[in-house]
Amino acid sequence: MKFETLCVIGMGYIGLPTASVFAGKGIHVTGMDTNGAIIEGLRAGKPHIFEPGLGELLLEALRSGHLEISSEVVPADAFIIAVPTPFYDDKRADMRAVTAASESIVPHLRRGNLVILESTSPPRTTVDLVLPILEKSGLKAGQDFLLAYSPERVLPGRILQELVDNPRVIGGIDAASAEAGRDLYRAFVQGDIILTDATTAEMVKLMENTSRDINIAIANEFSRLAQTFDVDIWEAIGIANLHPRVDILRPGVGVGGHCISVDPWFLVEAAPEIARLVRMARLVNDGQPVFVAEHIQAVAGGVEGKTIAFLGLAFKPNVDDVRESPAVELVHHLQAAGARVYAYEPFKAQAGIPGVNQVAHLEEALAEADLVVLGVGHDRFKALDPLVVREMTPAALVYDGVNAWEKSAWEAAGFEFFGLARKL
Ligand code: SAJ
Repeated sequence: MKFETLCVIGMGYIGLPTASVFAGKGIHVTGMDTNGAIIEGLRAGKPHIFEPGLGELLLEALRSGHLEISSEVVPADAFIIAVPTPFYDDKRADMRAVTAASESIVPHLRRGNLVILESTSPPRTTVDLVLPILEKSGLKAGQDFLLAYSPERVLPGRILQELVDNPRVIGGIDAASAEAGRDLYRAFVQGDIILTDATTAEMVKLMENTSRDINIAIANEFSRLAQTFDVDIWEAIGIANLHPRVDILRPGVGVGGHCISVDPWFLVEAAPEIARLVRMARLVNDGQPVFVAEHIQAVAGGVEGKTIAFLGLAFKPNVDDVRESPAVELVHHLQAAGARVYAYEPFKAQAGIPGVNQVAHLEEALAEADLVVLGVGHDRFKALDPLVVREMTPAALVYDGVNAWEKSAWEAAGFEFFGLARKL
């Protein structure tokens, strides 16, 4: 099948790069979003998210005329739904955006169209939620239009590269839908394209992120055990990973972002009696910010009334995304324990996070600090020279939550140094 026009619904972390890459391949793409500020910024060539290479790609796509940004869904040969699927307070999937996006396609759906859902979703969403909505058009799935699920699997920070290079899974409601999906994504995907059914593709995506969550949970649990036995977890993991069949991930201040900390709950919701390990891993990872906060209080002799320079608010290194960030959780716990926290996030100087006192410069965070806490291992924090920091702060103590700093260098600069599961 040949696709000349495409409408991508949702200009977020996935929709925007995907739309831009398709446009770069000469397909006429309409990128649709409901947020006026985002539309305005994108039309001016300014992405609202930080992702290496995205700004240039967007500008080129707009300049070439292959990408248009719109507040409305428009008729097209194919539609891609790339809207967020967060969860409610009780961890049930919030499918309102997927529902609304599907409904917005209905008036424009034509015979022969292909619709792809990319949003991470609970098993059976494509066939049980999206399909019946699209059929309100009077057209029949499989007969009049094609429908598939194709999960995004790209790593924030490497999105443009992984979009092209990663293998792509396409699960059709029937073979023709999967094959049409392959024809569409072939425009830019250089990795293998694997065809399957829609529900399998949904499961694949959830299994990938859940297995990563469980692997990080065991690393975090090991960090707690190591601390109990006064073992340096980093040394222990380094040695264990020399084993040819062991690959323990990195413990840290917790697991965040809009994928790994969310998606496993979709399996728990769908089958709570079965997904017990999945649930337990989520609870371990969600408990990590509290564990780290308590450790900081223990080594600092309490934080009540103390001033903390907190470095990093993003959910992981070298990205600007502060959604579901364990570093932010950690700030809240330290504040609840009575600390005055000045948080500095170089990738988003003003994230506007409720209850977080964010400063725009490192100097401001450090100026009156009693202790310095590293919450995210951004490269620019790793590169900090302890001797330079020494000149910028009266702080006596440094706490590294992510094993980014060399203990001896900070001690040589006159700081008392502590870290997560590092030997005292
Ligand atoms: N983390 C650790 N220790 C580690 C690795 C990660 O604590 O050893 C933490 C990070 O700091 C972060 C969280 O886990 O808070 C998640 O980070 P991540 O880099 O593991 O994953 P994401 O959320 O950026 O992207 C994941 C990827 N999935 C897998 O690697 C299986 C990506 O390929 C998916 O496309 C993405 O989720 C998604 O959108 O679903």
